[in-house]
Amino acid sequence: MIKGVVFDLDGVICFTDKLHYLAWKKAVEPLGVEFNEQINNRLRGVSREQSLEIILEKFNGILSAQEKSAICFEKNEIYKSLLGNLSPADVSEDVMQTLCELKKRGIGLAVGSSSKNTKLILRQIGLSDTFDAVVDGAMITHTKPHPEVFLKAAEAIGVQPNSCLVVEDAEAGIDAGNAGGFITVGIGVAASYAKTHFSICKLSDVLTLI
Ligand code: B16
Ligand code: MG
Repeated sequence: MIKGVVFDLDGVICFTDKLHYLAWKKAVEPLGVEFNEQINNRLRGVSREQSLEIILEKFNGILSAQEKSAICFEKNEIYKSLLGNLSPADVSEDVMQTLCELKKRGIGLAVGSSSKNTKLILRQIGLSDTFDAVVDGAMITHTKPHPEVFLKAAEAIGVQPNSCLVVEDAEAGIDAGNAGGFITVGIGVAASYAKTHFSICKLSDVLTLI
Protein backbone atom coordinates (compact mmCIF):
# COMPACT_ATOMS: atom_id res chain seq x y z
CA MET A 1 0.00 0.00 0.00
CA ILE A 2 1.33 3.43 -0.98
CA LYS A 3 1.66 5.79 2.01
CA GLY A 4 3.83 8.55 0.62
CA VAL A 5 5.02 10.30 -2.54
CA VAL A 6 8.36 12.07 -2.97
CA PHE A 7 8.30 14.52 -5.85
CA ASP A 8 11.28 15.81 -7.68
CA LEU A 9 10.87 19.57 -8.17
CA ASP A 10 12.43 20.77 -11.42
CA GLY A 11 10.61 19.09 -14.33
CA VAL A 12 7.87 17.53 -12.14
CA ILE A 13 6.20 20.18 -9.97
CA CYS A 14 7.35 23.15 -12.05
CA PHE A 15 9.27 23.68 -15.25
CA THR A 16 12.40 25.47 -14.11
CA ASP A 17 14.31 23.13 -16.47
CA LYS A 18 13.99 25.68 -19.29
CA LEU A 19 15.42 28.36 -16.97
CA HIS A 20 18.41 26.13 -16.12
CA TYR A 21 18.94 25.76 -19.88
CA LEU A 22 18.84 29.53 -20.54
CA ALA A 23 21.16 30.25 -17.59
CA TRP A 24 23.75 27.62 -18.60
CA LYS A 25 23.63 28.79 -22.22
CA LYS A 26 24.47 32.34 -21.18
CA ALA A 27 27.05 31.35 -18.55
CA VAL A 28 29.10 29.11 -20.87
CA GLU A 29 28.73 31.34 -23.97
CA PRO A 30 32.19 32.97 -23.44
CA LEU A 31 33.79 29.48 -23.67
CA GLY A 32 32.35 28.93 -27.15
CA VAL A 33 31.45 25.36 -26.14
CA GLU A 34 28.58 23.54 -27.85
CA PHE A 35 25.47 23.44 -25.66
CA ASN A 36 22.06 22.27 -26.78
CA GLU A 37 18.80 20.82 -25.43
CA GLN A 38 20.13 17.27 -25.78
CA ILE A 39 23.09 18.05 -23.51
CA ASN A 40 20.69 19.93 -21.22
CA ASN A 41 18.60 16.78 -20.78
CA ARG A 42 21.65 15.08 -19.28
CA LEU A 43 21.80 17.82 -16.61
CA ARG A 44 18.39 16.93 -15.18
CA GLY A 45 18.66 16.05 -11.51
CA VAL A 46 22.45 16.47 -11.58
CA SER A 47 24.19 18.98 -9.25
CA ARG A 48 25.39 22.36 -10.54
CA GLU A 49 29.07 21.36 -10.39
CA GLN A 50 28.49 18.00 -12.12
CA SER A 51 26.36 19.78 -14.73
CA LEU A 52 29.33 21.97 -15.67
CA GLU A 53 31.55 18.89 -16.01
CA ILE A 54 29.04 17.38 -18.46
CA ILE A 55 28.96 20.62 -20.50
CA LEU A 56 32.78 20.72 -20.52
CA GLU A 57 32.97 17.28 -22.16
CA LYS A 58 32.72 19.22 -25.46
CA PHE A 59 35.27 21.86 -24.40
CA ASN A 60 38.79 21.74 -25.80
CA GLY A 61 40.57 23.81 -23.14
CA ILE A 62 41.39 23.28 -19.48
CA LEU A 63 39.79 25.28 -16.69
CA SER A 64 41.08 25.69 -13.13
CA ALA A 65 38.88 24.83 -10.14
CA GLN A 66 38.57 28.58 -9.51
CA GLU A 67 37.38 29.27 -13.06
CA LYS A 68 34.84 26.45 -12.81
CA SER A 69 33.45 27.75 -9.56
CA ALA A 70 33.19 31.26 -11.08
CA ILE A 71 31.13 29.84 -13.98
CA CYS A 72 28.85 27.96 -11.54
CA PHE A 73 28.42 31.15 -9.53
CA GLU A 74 27.61 33.17 -12.66
CA LYS A 75 25.15 30.50 -13.86
CA ASN A 76 23.37 30.57 -10.51
CA GLU A 77 23.15 34.38 -10.52
CA ILE A 78 21.53 34.30 -13.97
CA TYR A 79 19.25 31.43 -12.89
CA LYS A 80 18.14 33.23 -9.71
CA SER A 81 17.31 36.36 -11.67
CA LEU A 82 15.14 34.24 -14.01
CA LEU A 83 13.47 32.60 -10.97
CA GLY A 84 12.34 36.09 -9.96
CA ASN A 85 9.70 35.90 -12.70
CA LEU A 86 8.22 32.61 -11.42
CA SER A 87 4.79 32.84 -9.82
CA PRO A 88 1.95 30.53 -8.68
CA ALA A 89 0.70 30.77 -12.29
CA ASP A 90 3.67 28.56 -13.23
CA VAL A 91 2.12 25.59 -11.42
CA SER A 92 -0.38 23.79 -13.63
CA GLU A 93 -3.95 23.03 -12.63
CA ASP A 94 -3.09 19.33 -13.05
CA VAL A 95 -0.27 19.57 -10.47
CA MET A 96 -2.43 21.55 -8.00
CA GLN A 97 -5.34 19.11 -8.25
CA THR A 98 -3.04 16.11 -7.86
CA LEU A 99 -1.43 17.46 -4.68
CA CYS A 100 -4.85 18.37 -3.29
CA GLU A 101 -6.29 14.91 -3.99
CA LEU A 102 -3.26 13.13 -2.48
CA LYS A 103 -3.62 15.22 0.69
CA LYS A 104 -7.31 14.30 0.86
CA ARG A 105 -6.32 10.62 0.65
CA GLY A 106 -3.92 11.09 3.60
CA ILE A 107 -0.76 10.40 1.59
CA GLY A 108 2.48 11.91 2.95
CA LEU A 109 3.93 14.44 0.49
CA ALA A 110 7.59 15.40 0.18
CA VAL A 111 9.95 17.14 -2.21
CA GLY A 112 13.32 15.56 -2.97
CA SER A 113 15.34 17.89 -5.17
CA SER A 114 19.02 18.32 -6.03
CA SER A 115 18.50 22.06 -6.25
CA LYS A 116 19.95 24.39 -3.64
CA ASN A 117 17.34 26.91 -4.81
CA THR A 118 14.41 24.65 -3.83
CA LYS A 119 13.10 26.85 -1.00
CA LEU A 120 13.27 29.97 -3.19
CA ILE A 121 11.39 28.19 -5.99
CA LEU A 122 8.69 26.87 -3.63
CA ARG A 123 8.23 30.41 -2.26
CA GLN A 124 7.96 31.88 -5.76
CA ILE A 125 5.34 29.34 -6.86
CA GLY A 126 3.37 29.58 -3.61
CA LEU A 127 3.94 25.98 -2.45
CA SER A 128 6.11 26.61 0.63
CA ASP A 129 3.50 25.15 3.00
CA THR A 130 2.14 22.39 0.75
CA PHE A 131 4.56 19.53 1.45
CA ASP A 132 5.03 17.63 4.72
CA ALA A 133 8.80 17.65 4.14
CA VAL A 134 11.29 19.27 1.79
CA VAL A 135 14.79 17.86 1.27
CA ASP A 136 17.02 19.79 -1.11
CA GLY A 137 20.53 19.99 -2.52
CA ALA A 138 21.76 21.95 0.49
CA MET A 139 20.79 19.11 2.87
CA ILE A 140 22.61 16.22 1.22
CA THR A 141 26.18 15.01 0.76
CA HIS A 142 25.59 12.83 -2.31
CA THR A 143 23.47 13.93 -5.27
CA LYS A 144 21.31 11.75 -7.54
CA PRO A 145 21.84 8.95 -8.67
CA HIS A 146 22.70 8.40 -4.97
CA PRO A 147 19.42 7.78 -3.08
CA GLU A 148 20.23 10.06 -0.11
CA VAL A 149 17.79 12.86 -1.02
CA PHE A 150 14.85 10.45 -1.33
CA LEU A 151 15.78 8.38 1.74
CA LYS A 152 15.89 11.56 3.84
CA ALA A 153 12.56 12.72 2.40
CA ALA A 154 10.86 9.36 3.10
CA GLU A 155 12.25 9.32 6.63
CA ALA A 156 10.95 12.85 7.21
CA ILE A 157 7.41 11.79 6.31
CA GLY A 158 7.73 8.50 8.22
CA VAL A 159 7.29 6.19 5.22
CA GLN A 160 9.32 3.14 4.15
CA PRO A 161 10.75 3.31 0.59
CA ASN A 162 8.83 0.20 -0.50
CA SER A 163 5.52 1.94 0.24
CA CYS A 164 6.55 5.24 -1.32
CA LEU A 165 6.54 6.55 -4.89
CA VAL A 166 9.35 8.70 -6.29
CA VAL A 167 8.21 10.85 -9.20
CA GLU A 168 11.09 11.98 -11.42
CA ASP A 169 11.83 13.54 -14.81
CA ALA A 170 15.53 12.56 -14.76
CA GLU A 171 17.27 9.27 -15.44
CA ALA A 172 19.65 10.07 -12.55
CA GLY A 173 16.57 10.53 -10.34
CA ILE A 174 15.02 7.22 -11.39
CA ASP A 175 18.35 5.48 -10.68
CA ALA A 176 18.39 7.18 -7.25
CA GLY A 177 14.84 6.07 -6.48
CA ASN A 178 15.54 2.50 -7.57
CA ALA A 179 18.78 2.41 -5.53
CA GLY A 180 16.81 3.51 -2.45
CA GLY A 181 14.21 0.76 -2.87
CA PHE A 182 11.38 3.11 -3.94
CA ILE A 183 8.67 2.55 -6.55
CA THR A 184 9.75 4.87 -9.34
CA VAL A 185 7.46 6.86 -11.61
CA GLY A 186 8.91 8.56 -14.69
CA ILE A 187 7.45 11.66 -16.31
CA GLY A 188 8.77 13.65 -19.29
CA VAL A 189 12.19 12.39 -20.43
CA ALA A 190 12.24 9.74 -17.66
CA ALA A 191 8.95 8.22 -18.87
CA SER A 192 10.84 6.49 -21.68
CA TYR A 193 13.72 5.34 -19.45
CA ALA A 194 13.89 1.53 -19.30
CA LYS A 195 14.58 1.43 -15.54
CA THR A 196 11.42 3.39 -14.65
CA HIS A 197 8.84 1.17 -12.87
CA PHE A 198 5.81 3.18 -14.07
CA SER A 199 5.59 5.83 -16.80
CA ILE A 200 3.07 8.66 -16.71
CA CYS A 201 2.14 11.45 -19.15
CA LYS A 202 0.82 13.95 -16.63
CA LEU A 203 1.17 14.21 -12.86
CA SER A 204 -2.47 13.32 -12.12
CA ASP A 205 -1.78 9.84 -13.59
CA VAL A 206 -0.03 9.20 -10.24
CA LEU A 207 -3.50 8.95 -8.70
CA THR A 208 -4.13 5.75 -10.65
CA LEU A 209 -1.14 4.11 -8.87
CA ILE A 210 -2.44 4.75 -5.36
P1 B16 B 1 20.79 24.27 -8.41
P2 B16 B 1 15.72 18.60 -9.44
C1 B16 B 1 17.96 19.79 -10.25
O1 B16 B 1 16.65 19.88 -9.71
C2 B16 B 1 17.94 20.17 -11.72
O2 B16 B 1 17.19 19.22 -12.47
C3 B16 B 1 19.35 20.22 -12.26
O3 B16 B 1 19.35 20.60 -13.61
C4 B16 B 1 20.17 21.20 -11.41
O4 B16 B 1 21.51 21.25 -11.87
C5 B16 B 1 20.12 20.76 -9.95
O5 B16 B 1 18.76 20.71 -9.53
C6 B16 B 1 20.89 21.70 -9.05
O6 B16 B 1 20.21 22.93 -9.03
O7 B16 B 1 21.84 24.77 -9.32
O8 B16 B 1 19.57 25.17 -8.34
O9 B16 B 1 21.31 23.92 -7.02
O10 B16 B 1 15.32 18.09 -10.79
O11 B16 B 1 16.52 17.62 -8.60
O12 B16 B 1 14.55 19.20 -8.68
MG1 MG C 1 14.01 17.07 -12.13
